[in-house]
Amino acid sequence: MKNFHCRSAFISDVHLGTPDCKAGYLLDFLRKLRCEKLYLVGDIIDMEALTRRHWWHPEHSAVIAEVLDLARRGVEVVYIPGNHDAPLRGLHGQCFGGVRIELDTVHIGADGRRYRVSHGDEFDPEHIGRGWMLHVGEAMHRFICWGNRRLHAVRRKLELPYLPLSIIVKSHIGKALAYIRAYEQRVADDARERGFDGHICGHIHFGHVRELAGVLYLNDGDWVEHCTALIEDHTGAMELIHWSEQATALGRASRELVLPSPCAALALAPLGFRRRELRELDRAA
Ligand SMILES: [Mn+2]
Repeated sequence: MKNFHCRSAFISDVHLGTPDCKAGYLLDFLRKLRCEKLYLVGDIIDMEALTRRHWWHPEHSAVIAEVLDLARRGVEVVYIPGNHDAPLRGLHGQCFGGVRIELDTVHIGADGRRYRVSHGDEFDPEHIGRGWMLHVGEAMHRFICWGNRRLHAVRRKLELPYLPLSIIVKSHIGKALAYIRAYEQRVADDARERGFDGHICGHIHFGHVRELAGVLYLNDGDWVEHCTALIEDHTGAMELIHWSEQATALGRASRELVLPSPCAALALAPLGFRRRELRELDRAA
């Protein structure tokens, strides 16, 4: 793949310091990324996991080095800590190696649209940020991650591209889907009340481009399961992309047209019952 040109890029939920982090794909993405602004929308370094268990990989250091290199080359880098890297919130307003730390920020698109950007754990009803996990069941989530790792290993042996298992699983669990829908609604309502055109966040590990009663809900997803980033092109159109062996557009929101992501995301899945699930998704939407 060649270099990837865009105006801004948003990534979150990388969880460096955990074996589930897909650092290799992220590294490939960052090395090809040519942008003006890079937003790190939280849960980049999983400090919470690191306090429980010391685990690190050289690729995770390389990710940090690559981000610092982008800043050195003139990219404006903003780091908005999330609940897993919350200790960094105490450093807001400071700048490290060209990386500015903020609690939240406002992004003004090339087309003039105004977005509030925050990690998004403040919209989690349990507030401590584990609400999402508690709801789906932490054990269940671990099982999905484990299954995802195993499937990935098998597919890699068969030289098949990466397939995010959990996007399919989550889309099929009614409870998880209901949780995602309610979360999206709260985020969009807040953006509307504050007078923004949209909100950009992460946190729930479910990338999505969606319009909710006139405001845009833009979730950049994660690099634990789905390997997604939110990208703004030079016209101000926002696109959710999946990046692994292949680069796939999952949803797009320009001024004229919003193509919501779930259908495209499910198209990644070579499943026979896709059509039925798409109808269910439409009902839930
Ligand atoms: Mn989070």
